[in-house]
Amino acid sequence: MFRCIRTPHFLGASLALLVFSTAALAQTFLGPTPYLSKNDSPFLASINAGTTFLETFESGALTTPGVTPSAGAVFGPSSITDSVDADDGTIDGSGTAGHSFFSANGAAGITFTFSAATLGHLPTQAGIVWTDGAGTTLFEAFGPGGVPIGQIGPVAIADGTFNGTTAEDRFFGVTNPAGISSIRISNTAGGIEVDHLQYGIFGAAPPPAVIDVPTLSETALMLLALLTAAFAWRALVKRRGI
Ligand SMILES: [Ca+2]
Ligand SMILES: [Ca+2]
Ligand SMILES: [Ca+2]
Repeated sequence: MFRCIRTPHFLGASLALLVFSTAALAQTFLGPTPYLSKNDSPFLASINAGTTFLETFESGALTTPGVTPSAGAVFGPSSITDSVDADDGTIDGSGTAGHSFFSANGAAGITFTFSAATLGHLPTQAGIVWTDGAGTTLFEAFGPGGVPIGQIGPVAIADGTFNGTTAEDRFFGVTNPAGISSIRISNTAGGIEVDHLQYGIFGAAPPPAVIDVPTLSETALMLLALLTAAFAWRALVKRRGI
């Protein structure tokens, strides 16, 4: 009788573990979402906690560790600079007074490659804000060994101007418990401008926090319920004289 009670529970626990394991191994893509300041980042909590790097380029250089761009350079304030809006101190529809990261070949795009050797582990979440370019925009992500793990787009988000307008700016990101070796952002025409590179939560994925294993009290309650049912059945049988 005991085995009959427990088997469904263990079956349920196994199924729960299987579902959890599948979910834990899956990558998740985030965006494109409007982005005017770091407060619009889905990684804000870990940025503020110091477990995710945020590079705003406002120092005039890419200074966060363990990342290498395939092309481009920091672009300082000018009439055509397209920084994230808040970086100049005011969210006012313009990013011209901030710093961005620009490459002249939007079609080739910019690949940011992360160094597990420098960082201690590949990041498990990464994102970039696309701020300017032309044509359609594509975000791609790669797991350990450079294996593609998916993409967002192509999406038509460019507003057709290159004077620092910020309503078009969009966040693209990915999370992958197994690690992210690089992200690539590109657009089909013109140059490409990005900002707020962010990556972090290093280290192995956390172990499953909750697994549905029956506790002693649950088992005891089940036994009690079955004993009660057995006594009730016995009483019924006696009363009916079966
Ligand atoms: Ca601004
Ligand atoms: Ca900036
Ligand atoms: Ca823009």
